[in-house]
Amino acid sequence: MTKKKPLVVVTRKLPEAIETRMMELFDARLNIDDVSMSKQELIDAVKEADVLVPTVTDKIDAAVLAHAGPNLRLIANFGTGVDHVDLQTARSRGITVTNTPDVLTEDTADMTMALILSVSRRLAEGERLIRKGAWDGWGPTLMLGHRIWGKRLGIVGMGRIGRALARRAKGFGLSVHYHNRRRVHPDIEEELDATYWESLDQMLAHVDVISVNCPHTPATYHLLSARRLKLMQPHAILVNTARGEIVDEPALTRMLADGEIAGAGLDVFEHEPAVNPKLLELQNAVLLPHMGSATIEGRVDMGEKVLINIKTFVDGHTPPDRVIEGLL
Ligand code: 8YV
Repeated sequence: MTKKKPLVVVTRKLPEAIETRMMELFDARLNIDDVSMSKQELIDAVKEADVLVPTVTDKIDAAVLAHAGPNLRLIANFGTGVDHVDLQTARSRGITVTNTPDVLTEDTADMTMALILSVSRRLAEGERLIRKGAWDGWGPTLMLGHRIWGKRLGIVGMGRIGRALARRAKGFGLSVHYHNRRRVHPDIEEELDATYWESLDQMLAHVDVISVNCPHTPATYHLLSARRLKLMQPHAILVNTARGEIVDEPALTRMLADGEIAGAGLDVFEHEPAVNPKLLELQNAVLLPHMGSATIEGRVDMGEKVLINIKTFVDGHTPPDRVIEGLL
């Protein structure tokens, strides 16, 4: 007798190759139209599924998990950040959670570097000028930005993405500074030429560029609070490709408008997809729709990780990317 395939509910449309494999391996319920699932639809999904494959757009909170049926044993997240999943509740209900680390590191670091350059060199403003038909020729004082070579970069969170950013930043002549819960191994510090700041406050006051690269956890919510943002120098810029919740967005917006911080490059927002309307009016903010890891290669790699995590789990083994709360 053939064993029944596990029911895997996938909440969003994934790359075709991944969906094809998902259907071959499992009893996959896909979301062909890619319309985000409502809370009720998520509740219905967890009642029935053996495995749920959510993304950052699905809030898998205690209220949703309260309806989890006895079959739901695995949440195989498509993405690295798992702040949209209530890990404690999942654990207390015996549900394993996996994610997709490593495969989006380089793409996200590229996007971070792109934002640092865009804000410093006013790329988006220049583009807007041309598109509005307002460019009437080269001028010695036109669109002057700031050189990044020789400046100081402060990385908040020296995990995989922070390190990948540090490697790039070195090539652009930035000196690398970082703050992390734990100091990284001296060999890594040496490789990256990175200076550790135990005090985030002090690092904020000493660097020219701040990049947020830590996960969003209860401990990092509004880590960059209004008080901390005020420690930044007025010529400094802030880039966030991690999670909007780590920065106090209203405070940042006010300070950008008042010239207390020179610029910001934001790929993530506190209440996605809503963006603070005041941010939209600011020339010194470069705003992107959460596309840090949005490459075709990256999405396929993420999908493959999801498949491996599910297959390993349903075969009775520990999946390679099991999320362990304390290690986030
Ligand atoms: C993903 C991300 O696109 O993986 C993450 O944590 O922030 C994004 O790059 C998204 O999470 C997919 O669910």
